[in-house]
Amino acid sequence: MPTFELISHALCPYVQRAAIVLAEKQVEFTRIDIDLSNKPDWFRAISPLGKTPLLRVDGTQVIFESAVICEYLDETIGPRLHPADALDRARARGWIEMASATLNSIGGYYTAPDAAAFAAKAVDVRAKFAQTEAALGDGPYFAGDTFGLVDAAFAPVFRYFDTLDRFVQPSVLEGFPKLAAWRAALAVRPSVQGAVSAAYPALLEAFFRRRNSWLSGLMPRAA
Ligand SMILES: N[C@@H](CCC(=O)N[C@@H](CS)C(=O)NCC(=O)O)C(=O)O
Repeated sequence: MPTFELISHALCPYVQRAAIVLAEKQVEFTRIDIDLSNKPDWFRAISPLGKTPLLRVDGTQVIFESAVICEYLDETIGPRLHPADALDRARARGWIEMASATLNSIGGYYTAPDAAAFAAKAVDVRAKFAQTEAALGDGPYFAGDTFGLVDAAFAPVFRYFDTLDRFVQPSVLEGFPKLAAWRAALAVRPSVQGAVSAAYPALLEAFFRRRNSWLSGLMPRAA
């Protein structure tokens, strides 16, 4: 088994995908968190896009892009998390892209500068959730009984709402019963729970406050 280092950021949802996949495969790895607002020179030197996650294999080979990292791990270490059938696999890749698009919409939501933009971004996020809700079957996971790469991609999406729902009600996720059941199934999965540190909720809350966005203004100051 090669050695694995996951070059990470404490809040990055794309890093979480790789961490979840590594945990599902019970692979030991070293996580190295960096400050993306002050990227170290060594990171710039090995990251072609300047983004986390990177997976460094055996101390030398560096893979970038979360989807590529997850597929590499899936092709080389069992159990398989992608479906065996090519058409099912293609469909799964499409929904992983939907998870990325949803993350972009969520980014627009928590940075929206005013009430109108905030409301418009909520509509944008909900439109993506409506599409995803319509694609879900009986669960508990995206493809049914088996946890897969689509689940690893959506778990970090839902994790945002563990914090957002404390400050904004009704939740942007309100009215999507299949998504609610999926979110709950993912939240209790040990690989999902272990993909962030214990400090994550406080760090995410502080990150939202620092945006000086409409959302920041909805977050009461701690007494
Ligand atoms: N498509 C990339 C997205 C990764 C990404 O956007 N990472 C963010 C942090 S969550 C990042 O490194 N941003 C720093 C930057 O863009 O300068 C992937 O799937 O790995």
